[in-house]
Amino acid sequence: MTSPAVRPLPPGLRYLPGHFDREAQAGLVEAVRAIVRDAPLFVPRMPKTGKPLSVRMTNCGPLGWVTDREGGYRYQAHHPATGNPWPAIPESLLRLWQAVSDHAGPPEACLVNFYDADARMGLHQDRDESAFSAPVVSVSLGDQCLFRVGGLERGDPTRSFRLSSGDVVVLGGESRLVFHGVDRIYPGTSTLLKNGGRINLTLRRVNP
Ligand code: MD3
Ligand code: FE
Repeated sequence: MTSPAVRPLPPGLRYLPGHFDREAQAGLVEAVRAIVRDAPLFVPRMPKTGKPLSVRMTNCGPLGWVTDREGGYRYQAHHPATGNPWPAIPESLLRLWQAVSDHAGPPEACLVNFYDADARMGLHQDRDESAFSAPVVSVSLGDQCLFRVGGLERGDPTRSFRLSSGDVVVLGGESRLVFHGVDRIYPGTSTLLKNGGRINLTLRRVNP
């Protein structure tokens, strides 16, 4: 007898649905608003072509992930438009990292991705860090999305699932370098953000 093929989740991927309750989610949104006031959202652009990504971004922490036509993908200590250092990572996210990362050092970068109803993120690997022993810790806020994870090769089979507001995903071990992306946003699936959309926060270690 053959059972229907359900692709296993990559080892090291931990899915913590509803990790943050509504009140904690609202607190995180307030913290993100304060970050955006200090470090405004910017439009990231693909290296060489300058094609804009559909998400808008900002960062907090000692380092932030940026990309533009001339400089390509990189981490840097200052905001690309204001030149200021990034604001600090909120305490609640530092506590989250301590609780779930199983890693000695604190996160060095927290990327803030904002998705409107039409935004998506193509299948990619996170490999601009030189510290793959630390996990990536992701927090979803606002509208649900259809999230896709594959394997270590671009062509490997993928699995899709919905991420909801308050969900946390920890990508460690063998899942740290798997291909992943966001295929679509489901507008109107959350009341957390006044004007809808989705926020994703990813905590990372950049240096070993
Ligand atoms: C990391 N963000 O910013 S986070 C990104 O929902 C990014 O905004 C997505 O991919 C977002 O680079 C996904 C969750 C995630 C899932 C799988 C991963 C991060 C991952 C696998 C390996 C490394
Ligand atoms: Fe990623």
